[in-house]
Amino acid sequence: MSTATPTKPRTATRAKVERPKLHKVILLNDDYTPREFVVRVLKAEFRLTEDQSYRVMITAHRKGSCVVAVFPRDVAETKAARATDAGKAAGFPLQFTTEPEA
Ligand code: TYC
Repeated sequence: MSTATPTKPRTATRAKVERPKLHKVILLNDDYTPREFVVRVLKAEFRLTEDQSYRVMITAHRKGSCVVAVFPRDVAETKAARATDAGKAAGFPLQFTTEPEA
């Protein structure tokens, strides 16, 4: 009989925790919202600088859309809704959407 302490087979139970996907907030171009208003909303809601806001606005203006920032899903959705509402409250069709990052 062995006196050695039997070693319990140890199974590696490493739970696989996946990092929740980040979601992009995307600014969509339209023909009616003034450029300065778009810049103001980007600064207020997304805390971008004047310069960053201008670049995002002009990219959406020229290409049709531009990624503003990425956040956890609930944050992205809340910010997109608030920014879209800011446009609506001022009578503009400004739109922000969200989509999961690849
Ligand atoms: N295209 C608008 C204009 O010419 C400006 C604009 C830019 C509106 C970006 C929306 O996401 C936008 N007044």
